[in-house]
Amino acid sequence: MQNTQLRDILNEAREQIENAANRSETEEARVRFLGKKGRLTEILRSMGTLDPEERKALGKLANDARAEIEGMLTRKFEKVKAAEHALRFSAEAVDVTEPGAPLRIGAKHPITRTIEAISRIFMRMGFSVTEGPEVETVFNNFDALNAAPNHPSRELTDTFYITEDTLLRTQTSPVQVRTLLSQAPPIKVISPGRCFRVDTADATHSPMFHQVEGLLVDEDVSMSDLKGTLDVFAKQMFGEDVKTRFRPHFFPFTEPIAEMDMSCFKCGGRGCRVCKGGGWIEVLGCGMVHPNVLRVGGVDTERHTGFAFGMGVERIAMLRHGIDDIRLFYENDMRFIEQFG
Ligand code: 2NM
Repeated sequence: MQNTQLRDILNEAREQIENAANRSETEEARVRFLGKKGRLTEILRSMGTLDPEERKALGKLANDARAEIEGMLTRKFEKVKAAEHALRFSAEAVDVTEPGAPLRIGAKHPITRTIEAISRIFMRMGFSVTEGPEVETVFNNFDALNAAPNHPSRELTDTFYITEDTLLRTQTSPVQVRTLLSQAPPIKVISPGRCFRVDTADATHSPMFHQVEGLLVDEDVSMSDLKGTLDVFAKQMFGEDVKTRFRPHFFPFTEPIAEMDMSCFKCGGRGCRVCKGGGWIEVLGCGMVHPNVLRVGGVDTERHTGFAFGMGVERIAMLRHGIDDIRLFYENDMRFIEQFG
């Protein structure tokens, strides 16, 4: 009796395991036949009532059936697992032949390019490039530079103060004060960087801008060294044909002081839109370093003299590229930035 029952179970198990479409249907079949309340389990349990002879014969058959069902289930589980993997892999497959999304390549900012161009020219003349913090002490930014205690540039309306004795540097000269304090002559440095002054933005003003300043301190440094150095700079930056001239001016930290003009690189000095008809363009400020400034750095002013200069990077970039509004530099419009490669 149980013999035919066993054969039926085996046939049903074969069919149901064969037809199981996935892992959970296979698991259902396992529970149905081999689970605690499974069909085969029931048979094995009911064998306790049989006499020993019968039990032995049926026991072997039942164990063989169990082994066969287990084997079928193992193979089926492997098959549905493999099928599931294959499905998942094909769903997640990456088409490596598909063309990539174009990468937008950035461009160096024209201010960075201009700082690099200026720096290269001075580096070829033996200057090294130094940088310093944008938050400075009032001492480095004003006192050490011989700015009188009541100098107008110190006003709250002109300078961004952080505390009573720290501020956002209004020029990069404090970097040169640091150099004077930490190095002995000969000193030959330029300091490019960001500066800040209280200003309302318009086509030619910005509360944040960039400068490159230079400082040279050595024996026998004269005004003619200054003029020669800056004349070389103007020619390398704007073209061999430009001429330079120096007009008296005033900054507290230099004496004598000058502003350097160059003949218009566009019209050669005849007068045009770039030079506003005058034939000359203002490029930078410069002068011999005031002895008071040198003494702050412990320089022996009997033995050493120095010259310094400072220029606005935005102004140089605007001249070079014919840009008429300084605000274009700060909008980060790629259509603008990409034009200077
Ligand atoms: C300028 C014009 C003239 C200048 C002076 C110094 C220092 F620290 F040596 F005194 N650095 N830069 C200087 C001189 C800057 O900018 C228009």
